[in-house]
Amino acid sequence: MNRLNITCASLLALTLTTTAAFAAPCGNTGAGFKGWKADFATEAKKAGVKQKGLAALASATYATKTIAADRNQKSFKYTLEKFMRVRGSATIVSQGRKKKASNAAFFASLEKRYGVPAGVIIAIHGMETGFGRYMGDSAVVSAITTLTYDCRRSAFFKPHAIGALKLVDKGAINAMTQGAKHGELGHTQFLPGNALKYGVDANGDGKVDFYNLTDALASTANFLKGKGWKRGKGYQIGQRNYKIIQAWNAAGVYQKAIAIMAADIDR
Ligand SMILES: [Ca+2]
Repeated sequence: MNRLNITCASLLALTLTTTAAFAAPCGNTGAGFKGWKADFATEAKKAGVKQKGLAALASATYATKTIAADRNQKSFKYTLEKFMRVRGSATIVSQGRKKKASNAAFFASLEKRYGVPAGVIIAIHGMETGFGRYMGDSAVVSAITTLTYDCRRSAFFKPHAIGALKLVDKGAINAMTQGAKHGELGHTQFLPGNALKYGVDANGDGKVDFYNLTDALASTANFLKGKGWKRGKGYQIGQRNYKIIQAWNAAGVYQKAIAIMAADIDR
């Protein structure tokens, strides 16, 4: 009995040691990032990341600007009215209507295939990057791995870091690819894990490219469809598809703004 207990205790100790050896400790400054990357590489390999992805991880640098931005997020605390004014919703709607009119066949094909009306896709595109004008200047792999290393929201960002490394393996991005401060990619600012899961090669060049308008907007529609968008159902508060808009972005003001702008664009 005693002997068994000792054996169990030793086994437990061994298990804990093994677990500790693979668990990458988070940090709140850049000091531990290099050591963390080495630990995370083991975890990434286990998750299926291959050589190109691991090389991108090795070359990632601590993203100081990303951490500064993450510590200073204000706009989602605004009221809906202020949020929409600050984000230029009236301009997004007026430009969005023109985009819809000038590319009507494309948006009709997206709705036919994914069930998502043009206004929703266009409102997201306008809101995320001003229709592709501001797609960010942070290296995606560095940003997303830094956020995973940072202690605040490691668990949330980890699948996106793994996703980013797998996108590197697939050739969809590389270590230098630029995105927004939190590693969001391309025209509609996909987090890398979502990009990996919902990315679509809609222009048929054999590559999923979030910096290509056709691929990015089809991928966005595919994300919404994948989250359960129901063709022909409404998307305002209380209607069937509103919760799908909620799956795109966690901020309440953002969700409401998208629903309002989308309806204005589709009117
Ligand atoms: Ca493509």
